[in-house]
Amino acid sequence: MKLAIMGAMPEEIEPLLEFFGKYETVNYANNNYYVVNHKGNEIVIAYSKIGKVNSTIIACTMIQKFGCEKLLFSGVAGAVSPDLKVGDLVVATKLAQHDLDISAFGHPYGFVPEGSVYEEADAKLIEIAKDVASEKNIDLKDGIIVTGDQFVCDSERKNWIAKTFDASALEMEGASVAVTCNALNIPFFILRAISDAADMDASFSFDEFLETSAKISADFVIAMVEKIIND
Ligand code: 4EH
Repeated sequence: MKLAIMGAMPEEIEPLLEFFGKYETVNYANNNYYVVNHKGNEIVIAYSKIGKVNSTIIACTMIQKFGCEKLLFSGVAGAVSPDLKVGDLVVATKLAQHDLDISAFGHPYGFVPEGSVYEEADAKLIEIAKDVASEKNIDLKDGIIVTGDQFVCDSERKNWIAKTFDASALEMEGASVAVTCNALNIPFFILRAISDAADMDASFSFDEFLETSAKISADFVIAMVEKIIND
């Protein structure tokens, strides 16, 4: 089995590289890919750099060049739902692009012709995550995660996103990875640990909790790997 695990920022994959220990570095298309052999399985780990375009390139490369058959994303997110606190884990049931807007032509936000507002994540991988959570007694939330090319640090924008997309959390890469994987028929899973509340304090909260929240997410993905490769 060939498995892709990606993040957007170095901090989001560092705990993974530390856990797997030994890897080969491959540079391709202006990005590093860290290839691990884990019990006869190949795991390709990379951070994409921030945003929808970068994350699309890396997801696509992991699938098309490296031959990855499943893709997991691990990282941090801003909370939209008031039920989510810093450090909480949320898995995406489906994802949308909150900054995709051709509403001038009567289309819903997040929609373009021949696309759909929401991209569904793989049900089997979500089920595996729920099994891991219950075995380890971890409170794993699920919900809609939305993506846009902006760091949201404004309650008004956050509230608009909440009501327009019924979102639980927001970030800058998940939906583009989702579009890529669904187009290529690759099961994917997007996990995020909350780093901030996407409000006026977001940048401070983000700086303070990036590392700890990124590790919470990465540790959970590591716990999922055994179950996925034995599946
Ligand atoms: O990859 C980007 C990072 C912020 S930008 C998206 N990630 C973190 C998730 C995220 C997020 N996205 C949008 C966490 N909180 C978010 C929020 N809005 N409020 C960044 C941060 N630090 C340095 C450089 N870029």
